[in-house]
Amino acid sequence: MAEISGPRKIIHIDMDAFFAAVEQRDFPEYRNRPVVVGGPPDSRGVVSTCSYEARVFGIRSAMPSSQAYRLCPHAIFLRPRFEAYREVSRQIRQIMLTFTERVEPLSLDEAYLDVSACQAYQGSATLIAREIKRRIRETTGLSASAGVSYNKFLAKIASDLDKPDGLYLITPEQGPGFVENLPVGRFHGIGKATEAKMQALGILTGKDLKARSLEELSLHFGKAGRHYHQIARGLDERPVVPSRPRKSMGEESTFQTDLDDKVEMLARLETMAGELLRQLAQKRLTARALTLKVRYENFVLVTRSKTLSRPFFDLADVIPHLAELLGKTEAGTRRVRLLGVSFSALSEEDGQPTFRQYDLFSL
Ligand code: TTP
Ligand code: MG
Repeated sequence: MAEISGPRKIIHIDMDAFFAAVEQRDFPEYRNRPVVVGGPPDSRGVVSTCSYEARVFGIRSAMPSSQAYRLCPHAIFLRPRFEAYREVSRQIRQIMLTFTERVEPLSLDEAYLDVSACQAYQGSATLIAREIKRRIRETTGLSASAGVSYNKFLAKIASDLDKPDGLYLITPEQGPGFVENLPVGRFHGIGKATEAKMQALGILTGKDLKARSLEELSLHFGKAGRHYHQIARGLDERPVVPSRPRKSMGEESTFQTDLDDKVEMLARLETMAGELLRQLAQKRLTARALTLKVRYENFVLVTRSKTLSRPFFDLADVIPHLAELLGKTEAGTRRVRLLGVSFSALSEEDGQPTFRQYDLFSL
């Protein structure tokens, strides 16, 4: 890809009241009502998140559920349904990937995009962000907020400024002034402890932070000092790092005593393959290739692989291949100290390889 000169175009997308919004979408009777997702109010659990209707009562993420109950006894308390949230997370990821491959997810509901090289909408990051929001609503029925700026730090701040259903742009001209006026506690990456430490040093706002030298900040905050020195000036060079789809997943174990019985070895391999199949199902992936790893008692390592024309379905499908691959080693003749299984040629359940090439203009 050609290098782009000039400021980068970074978008930060963050879903609004994410878990609670999914619950309100799926259960219309919860709409317009205070909804708290997390541990039950009579447990030691905490609030994962709550609807905007519940925030009016002062309920917040990470607060004990018992406290949330005291603040709003008539709120609807729900246990999280992660599978539903993961599904939405996949949908929004797919939407973002139609604009650029440079998508860095931060959590299920949040991601950075670098759209510097994206030519849709004449390269207008604001229009791209608006279109992403529109498609998210169309596909998932949920609202997202977007922040647009020239680096990750400011894009993240921007996405919070117009929530919910927001779209906020911080231009290169506005960036430094923006940071000056911000309390340091609002800076992403400055947690409660650092905020308190800064306050003790008399650093309350971005302006205070900017007034301190790199030496002083490094002295107090070590390596992070440089980052603080930069962000105080509205600068942040951190690249958007796309998440690499996994190429394989594996399990292995070293035994306390070396194995010499092939039946025992197959039983161990079966357990590992079962665990991998469970992980695949959870990630909605399928696998078509299998690798067996064997380390003999003399530490020599051998691998044997096999690729099938269609994905494995279940353990019964995998076991004959494992037995076949094991038969191609000297296991049993030689004692074995480690066995491992890995699956590769992974695809999403819809049959698409995980290394998909996304067409920037495919929609
Ligand atoms: P956030 O994006 O921080 O919060 P949110 O989407 O619920 O609300 P906002 O409109 O302010 O963005 O987190 C996303 C999800 O992550 C949230 O819906 C639930 C989960 N979460 C927790 O489980 N525990 C937490 O402490 C936080 C902050 C979030
Ligand atoms: Mg959110």
